[in-house]
Amino acid sequence: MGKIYQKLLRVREEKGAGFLVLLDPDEIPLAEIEHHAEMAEDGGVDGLLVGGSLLFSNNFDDFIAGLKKRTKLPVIIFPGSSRQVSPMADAILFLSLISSRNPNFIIGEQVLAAPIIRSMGLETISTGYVLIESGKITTVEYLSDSRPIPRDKLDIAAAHALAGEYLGMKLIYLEGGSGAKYSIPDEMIQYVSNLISVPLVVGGGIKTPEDAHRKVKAGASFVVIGNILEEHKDLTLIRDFSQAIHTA
Ligand code: 1GP
Repeated sequence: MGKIYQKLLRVREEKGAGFLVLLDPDEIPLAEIEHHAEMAEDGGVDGLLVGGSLLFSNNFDDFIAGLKKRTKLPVIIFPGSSRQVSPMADAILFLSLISSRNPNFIIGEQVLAAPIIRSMGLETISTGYVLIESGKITTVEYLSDSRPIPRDKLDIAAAHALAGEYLGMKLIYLEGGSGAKYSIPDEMIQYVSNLISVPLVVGGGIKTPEDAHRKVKAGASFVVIGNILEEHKDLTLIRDFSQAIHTA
């Protein structure tokens, strides 16, 4: 078992749930990256995810190196495509978009990335990525050309999560999409988390500590927050999220 995956499991065991912050290289200038790393560490974040569905900037390595310079938190790539790889990171979520029927995002990008990842010696964390309808067409939905699972179809979401676990995936990620209008329904989290035994990651459209708290109460093992922290850049808000997630 990889070191970073073990670390994530320890966080879940010791704190009940983990707080992951998504940093998008397109949204944060390189000059500010060290400041973000420090805030995350001071704010009680458990790990940093780096990536985005699209990438305009060409500073992926420098971005991750900047984070690593300032923090001991695990820096994990959350790739939008096979081009988002870097030897600077601690690990990569090796995602398969299992709710899609578009083979490119189920296995195509993975085949392109695998040999490079091997040569970089990056730890891979196999992740079943499940896209849920969230009130608007998100970038990930559009770019992956895949239909999200309807919000009220708990059984469909659960069947995908189980299939991911049976295929050997180490995490299941219920994703509303970055900037989602609505976060993943609590009932869906509850239904899915009761059926699977691997950790459940939940993200997309979570805008308040209260909502994050509800996700953990419902059964999320990790909560991912992106947009709202990028908008506010506020240490107090990070601390509030941390407390809400760690004391559920
Ligand atoms: C997106 O789940 C993450 O992949 C985070 O979403 O930016 O909406 O917080 P937000």
